[in-house]
Amino acid sequence: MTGLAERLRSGETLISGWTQLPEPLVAELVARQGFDAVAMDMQHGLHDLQSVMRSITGVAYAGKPAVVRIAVGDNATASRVLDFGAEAVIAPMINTAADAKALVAATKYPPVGDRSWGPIRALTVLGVPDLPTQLHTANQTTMVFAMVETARALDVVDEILGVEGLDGVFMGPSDLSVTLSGGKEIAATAAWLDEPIRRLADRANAVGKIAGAFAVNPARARFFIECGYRFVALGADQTYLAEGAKAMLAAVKAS
Ligand code: 3PY
Ligand code: MG
Repeated sequence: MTGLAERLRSGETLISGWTQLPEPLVAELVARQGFDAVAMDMQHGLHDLQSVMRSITGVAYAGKPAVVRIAVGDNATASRVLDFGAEAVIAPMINTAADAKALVAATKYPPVGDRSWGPIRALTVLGVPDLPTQLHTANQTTMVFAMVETARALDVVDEILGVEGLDGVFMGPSDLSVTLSGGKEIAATAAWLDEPIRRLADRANAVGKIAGAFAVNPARARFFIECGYRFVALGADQTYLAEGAKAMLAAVKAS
């Protein structure tokens, strides 16, 4: 299995599933629907460390890379989920270069960062043959994304993108709409977000970093890909379930 980092670094565009239900069977099921990766959301989702640890195993069993969104500022968990075998971490609300540096410090081994040693479960999940291989390859084979999702972050986006060891940015349209409107609107699909969204992808691509984004629906995913985003998360498990159930029931009632 080619890993997430290798595929993204080679120029592919990947679409990830997203889970919030703290149940490994759900993550595995999502992984089996054709997504390139599956994310577990510890910020707004219901996942905890146990469900993430077990979901990473379920996703790996389906042959897909696992990604974890940590809670705000929770860099200790960033390094733990990499130890569990996650191939990427998404960190929300990164508003300054200092935030990004602290994130990189927790998730990359020296000399890039200060990640502490202890990836025993990751070796099993990812099939890393030995400890030296892990030490010498993990900084490349795992990725760390800083969520740029506030007006403050957009103001200093080039400084954030300039942090050594940061693999990419990940755009959150909901928080972006709330902060850019000064708290007046929650409008993840609003047309007035298109310009800053396009600019963020351009800034990331200009310096060779991966642009990622959260798409609330397929139309936004297509737009983001057209803008140059290459790591796009689409919807979430509760929506997959609700939309699937509603569509099946409506089809019966319509017949
Ligand atoms: C946002 O849109 O703010 C997000 O964090 C997406 O998950
Ligand atoms: Mg957000």
